[in-house]
Amino acid sequence: MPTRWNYPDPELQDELRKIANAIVSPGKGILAADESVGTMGKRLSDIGLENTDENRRKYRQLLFTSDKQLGNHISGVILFHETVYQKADDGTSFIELLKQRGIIPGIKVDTGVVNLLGSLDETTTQGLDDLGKRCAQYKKDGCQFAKWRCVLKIGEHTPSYQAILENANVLARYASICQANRIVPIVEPEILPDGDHCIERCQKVTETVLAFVYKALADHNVFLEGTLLKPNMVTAGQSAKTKASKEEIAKATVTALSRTVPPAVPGITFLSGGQSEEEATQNLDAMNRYQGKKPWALTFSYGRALQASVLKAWGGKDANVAAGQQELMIRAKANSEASLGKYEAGSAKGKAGDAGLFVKDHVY
Ligand code: 5MM
Repeated sequence: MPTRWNYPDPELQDELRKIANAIVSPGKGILAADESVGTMGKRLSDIGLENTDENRRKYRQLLFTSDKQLGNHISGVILFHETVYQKADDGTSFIELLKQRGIIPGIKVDTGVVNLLGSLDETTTQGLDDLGKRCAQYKKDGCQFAKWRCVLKIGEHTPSYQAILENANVLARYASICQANRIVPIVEPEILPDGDHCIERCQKVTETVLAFVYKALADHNVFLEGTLLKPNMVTAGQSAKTKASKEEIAKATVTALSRTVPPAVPGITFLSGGQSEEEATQNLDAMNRYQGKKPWALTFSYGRALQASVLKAWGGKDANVAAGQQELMIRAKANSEASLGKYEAGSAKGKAGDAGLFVKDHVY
């Protein structure tokens, strides 16, 4: 087996390492605001709004014109393509608004999932063809990191070898293209919470998937210090009879990660996966309190669990913009505390309360 390789030159290594470390600096995490047009449409329709360019722009404007204190808790925001080029009412670009708050702009670069022929409805993620060109442009336009999500399902016969191998390879290829373009890749192999499986099954599947992912990243000479991982937490399936406690989730998740994620990786930024806002915060807090080997930062990259209360409070009304921004601040601060293991359970009350945000059979 050939073992000749070239890591990026020292200057590029430094640049990537600095970006990745800044994203996971103590007490900070990511706001995933990269909903594609279709997903954003579902969020808007929940509050009775039409899925227009202007309504999507207004909502993102609400997020990015929040008080500058937001930058104390949020280090990065993942954007969707159109948002990179949108502006606030006063003409300031969204990228500039984020920079003014000390927040690093990031970009979702995958273009969605497609079925794998012959599989049990399993998928791979697309978008590699022109990725180099797009990354070069996004970097010029101010994005410093990227995200690509792969989706795996737990069933009696899934995830299959085909899906695990293919998704690991596509994530590795994506990561290497990002790094070649001075962009830090966030590697997201999401194992969906759909199903009635027990937490032990989820742990084993997570370990297997991550082992494949890190083998592929090694095969593709990806510079791990300049990457971040965005995994699911290890939980029982959404329809399982027995739910796990936050302490059990913390133990199973940290154990799975410690068996598979090299210490060279600076940080792990969890997705919330349909957990309620409060659950996602408490589970992150429990992981940071858990006494085990944790050589990486453990923080958040939440979409739904940071935005459910914001959307509810806003309701599409100009008069409620400040109320929406206040909800964002409450949740961002709560998750910031959780990333340090210092969140007092139940202390951050949001408009969405404890409502689960899981959508069964959600099509990505
Ligand atoms: C915010 O939602 C992101 C975009 O979703 P679509 O591709 O379906 O439009 C999504 O990638 C998100 O960043 C992750 O799934 C994590 O979000 P959650 O809500 O699970 O924390």
